[in-house]
Order: sequence, then structure tokens, then C-alpha cells
Amino acid sequence: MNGARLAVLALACLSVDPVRAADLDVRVTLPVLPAPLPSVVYVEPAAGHFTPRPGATAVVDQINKQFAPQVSVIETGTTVSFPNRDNIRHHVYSFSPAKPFELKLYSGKPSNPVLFDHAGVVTLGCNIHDVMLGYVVVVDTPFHAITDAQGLARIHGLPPGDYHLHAWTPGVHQGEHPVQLVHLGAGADSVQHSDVPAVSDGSH
Ligand SMILES: [Cu+2]
Repeated sequence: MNGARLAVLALACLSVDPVRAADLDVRVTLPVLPAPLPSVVYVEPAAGHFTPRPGATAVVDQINKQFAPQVSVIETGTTVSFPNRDNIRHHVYSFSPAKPFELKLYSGKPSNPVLFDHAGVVTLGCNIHDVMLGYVVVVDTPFHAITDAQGLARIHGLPPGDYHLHAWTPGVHQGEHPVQLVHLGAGADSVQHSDVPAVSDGSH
């Protein structure tokens, strides 16, 4: 997809929350739709950073020789378990710098969940089944979502403020989609749209 033009559409909805948090609707557009795999979207403050909230847990199953979900997004500090629901053994590993790890040949639920303590894209594989490929995207923010088949996602409960909207799609090898600045007002309807070229260097 080199040179492909990518667009991220952000639509800030009216708040329905008494504390005036807003939901952010995001559309990730790609040259080929439906995309073979969903995109990850997340926001970080335009200035500063969110306070980490360690202790969350998540699950990535293996079902029919596939990671399920195949793409997931978690906050830094989340512990992920990798239960094997197949009747064959898997050997899950990653060489990604954000979290190199290995769960040696196992069936059922491994006793050692994996702590993801650095932000970045962690590519999952299985030593036995080359066809198995998955992604855990680790982000320094609790505000994240996965797109549906139409490229749509909703990030819930954002306080008013200025954010950087990020999107990442497996197979878009340039790295992330361009970062987009989003302003969320308190109760204001605002629509933002950008159509910008893909960057050549990702932050992950
Ligand atoms: Cu396997």
C-alpha cells in the first residue's frame, strides 16, 4: 500500500453524559474496503499524557488456528492471557521490541499471563502454525477502539479537550496513519475531516 492515501474522519457527538464526556466517532478509510483486518484507533492528549492505570486484563484466544481477536488494543500495563481453545497445541511468541515473549507449546490455559508494559505494536505468531498471525497494540491511553468492517469505531467517554487521534492498520507498512488533531467541546457538535498522505515512518 505504498503511497496510498489514507483518511481519518472524526465526528464528535453530542454528549449524553452528565459529566459532559463525549463519544468520538472515527472512520478510517483505506484504499481497499473492506479491509482484511480492523484498524486500531486511540487518542492521547495534545499536551501532557494520561495517568497510567495498571491492572487491566485482556484475553486473546486461539480458535481454529487463529488468534481471536486477531487485532486487539490494550492500555499499557494490561495483562493478557492466551487460552488455547483448539485440540492441538500452540506455541505463541512475539519478537516485537515492545514485548518479546514466548509461551512454549501448550494446550488449555497457560499459567502465565503476559504483562504488556511498553507501548507499541506486538505481532503474535505461533511456532507450529505459520498461518497464525495476530496483533496486540499497546497504547498509553484508556481511550481506544477497534473499527468494524466499515472502518467505523467509537471511542467512549472523552472529557472535553484537545487530542491527538491515532490510527493503525495491520499491513499499512508505513507505520501509523497521520496523527490528527481533534478538539472536543463540551456539548458542541463538531465535525473534523482530514485527507492526508500516509507517513513514511511510524512511531511504533
Ligand atoms: Cu499454533
